[in-house]
Amino acid sequence: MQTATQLVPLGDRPAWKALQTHFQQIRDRHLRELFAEDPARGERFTAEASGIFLDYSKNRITDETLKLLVQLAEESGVREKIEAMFRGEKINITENRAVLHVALRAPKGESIILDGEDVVPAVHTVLDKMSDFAERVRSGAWRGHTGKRIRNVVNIGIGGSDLGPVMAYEALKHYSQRDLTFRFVSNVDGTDFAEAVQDLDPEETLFLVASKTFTTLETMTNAHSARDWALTKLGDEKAVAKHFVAISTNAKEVTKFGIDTANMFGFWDWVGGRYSMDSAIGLSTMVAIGPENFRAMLAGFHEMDVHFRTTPFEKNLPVLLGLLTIWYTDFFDAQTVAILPYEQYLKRFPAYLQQLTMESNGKHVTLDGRHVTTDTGPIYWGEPGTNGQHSFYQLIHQGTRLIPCDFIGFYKTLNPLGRHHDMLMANVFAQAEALAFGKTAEEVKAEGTADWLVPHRVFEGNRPSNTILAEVLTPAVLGKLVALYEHAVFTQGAIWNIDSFDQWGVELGKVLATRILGELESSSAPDGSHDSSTNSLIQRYRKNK
Ligand code: G6Q
Repeated sequence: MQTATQLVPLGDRPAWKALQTHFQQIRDRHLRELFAEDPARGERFTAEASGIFLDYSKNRITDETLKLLVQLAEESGVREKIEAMFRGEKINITENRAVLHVALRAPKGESIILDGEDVVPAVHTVLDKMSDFAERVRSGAWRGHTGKRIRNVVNIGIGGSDLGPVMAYEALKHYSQRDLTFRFVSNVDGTDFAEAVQDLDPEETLFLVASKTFTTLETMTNAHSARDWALTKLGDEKAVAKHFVAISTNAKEVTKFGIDTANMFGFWDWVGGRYSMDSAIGLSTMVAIGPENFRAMLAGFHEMDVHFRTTPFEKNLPVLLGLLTIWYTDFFDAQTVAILPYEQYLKRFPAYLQQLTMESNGKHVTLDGRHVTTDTGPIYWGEPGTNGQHSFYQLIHQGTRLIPCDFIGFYKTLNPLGRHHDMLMANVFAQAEALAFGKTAEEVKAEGTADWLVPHRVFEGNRPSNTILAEVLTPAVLGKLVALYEHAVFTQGAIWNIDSFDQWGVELGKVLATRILGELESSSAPDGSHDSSTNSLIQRYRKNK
């Protein structure tokens, strides 16, 4: 196998070159023609795995495109890279770390060896500890300092220690214990904390401080404010033990904060923040939905892991999604991907995917430190349907940009209500159809439209989308969906040959903020050592604050 750093540069891989030629032949072909030529297209360009169905027929591809994209994946060493990840090799080379979120959902009895040690038993030890804790909170056995039952659970964390938990809580609310209130505090903006606790009683409130490093400025600031808030009412330092637990890899800092490490849930440096919702970082999820549902979610993740690792690329859902994104990003120059879940419970899914995809693949150099020669990670964005249809879909239908869309829908709803669900799903299919096929000037004219109005009412169509369907949003299905995108991101990163698991791009702003904070708070005049814009913004703020 060629190692990642020895990979032939992307532009020199034969499949890439062939795709460039092929692109010239296909760029102007319309989905109307492609569908007309092949009546079975809508059935052929589909794949299904463990209950997740993908219709990718409304993409601007032919069999040849698919063949070449799969060849590109092979030439890019995707298969070997998948194996390297699952084997625990240190594929996050800039941080010299293994990338083993797949171990978080490995069933008991499987083994994944890292540095000579099987990591799976430790995963299950933590899961058991989490289960025990979650049951105690859910049953009321875990009491607050004054003996009251815990009614409110507040997760304090940011980035990967927030977006997964809040997305999963919202996604699985249907399964949650409704006499418990869940809140999520992430922003260093004091309003976030103030609003989260304003109607809560400290005697009934439990804080889960979720921070891999336990040094993140926002989280530690919020955690200290939470401690002050709780102790103002509870009075006694000893109350911390009943009202705060930590989820972290850093026992030393946890102890320094005053949390007994008996109340700490650990994980490991091989779990990246944005890949951590199924580690102890998911404790809020487990308290909300119960250990059994949480384990069902892990089983869903694992099913998709197995599918990703073992299925030929032509039928491999994450690989197909990843390849299609490469196709639009690097050949059609698409800048974004829209994630459009037609499921209200998935309202935070696009935000979650933004971090997963953009922090992972927003990279400008390859593993060997050379500037990439193509665009990398596109911008992910989206909102649940049908709301988006009444706002930004206009641009997707008739704007000048190509925006590949992922529609996500379910055969069944968790809240049957009259015709609502059929109406919702009719919109999924209608939007994908309208985007692909549009409406020609002839069709518009035939409706009796005045000539001058015809151009305004034309839909060019040829706008690509995937439709992803599953039976109903269960914990297992959520796990499958998240893993689907995790591995699609992996596939893209492997082809671009970038490090999808570091995030150096967040560092500079953090360092500058620390320096500027000193200048904002200091009584002496700032030294004016920034650029003229930053200097005068600092001056203006100091004068007016
Ligand atoms: C994710 C990133 C980042 C991280 C947060 C919180 O992949 O690493 O979003 O999750 O910065 O970090 P801590 O969990 O260490 O507080």
